[in-house]
Amino acid sequence: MSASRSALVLTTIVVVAAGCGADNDDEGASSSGTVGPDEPRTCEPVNAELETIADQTVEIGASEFAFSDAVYEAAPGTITFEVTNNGGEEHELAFLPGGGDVPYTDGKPDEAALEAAGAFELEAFGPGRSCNATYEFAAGAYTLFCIVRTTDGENHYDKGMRATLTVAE
Ligand SMILES: [Cu+2]
Repeated sequence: MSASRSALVLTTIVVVAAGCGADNDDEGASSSGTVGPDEPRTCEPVNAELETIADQTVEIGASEFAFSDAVYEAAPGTITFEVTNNGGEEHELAFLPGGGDVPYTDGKPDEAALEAAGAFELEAFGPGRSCNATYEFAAGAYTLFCIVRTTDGENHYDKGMRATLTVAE
């Protein structure tokens, strides 16, 4: 399936001074004190049909603003990630093949560049929930990250929510 996706991923890092105004929240913050989305999202498992053939399981905890480990290791193959949200906010688990920094443009994660780099994700889900995502992994480095946005205009990755996954024989 996931054949040899090019190991050569060029990450372009555009550093833009993010103003303190936090006016880059295009969601139009509503009235006083309402934080975050209407209600926490539930789990949307990814590739549940692949779980039965997964040969490895990696447990990951997510909280503000870090994953439970800085480095995860696995062997190439089908891997199920069992992600538990131990925090008080929604978190996601996104993967950037090739590793390195999440590409930014104009101070925000560059979704087009992420897509071009082959990034994929287990969508954000709410506190106290667990969710599984299964993928086939080729050998290589992957950056794990969460770019759920906070009300201050930053996102969880900005606050340090990243880790490394090393897939090697
Ligand atoms: Cu997060």
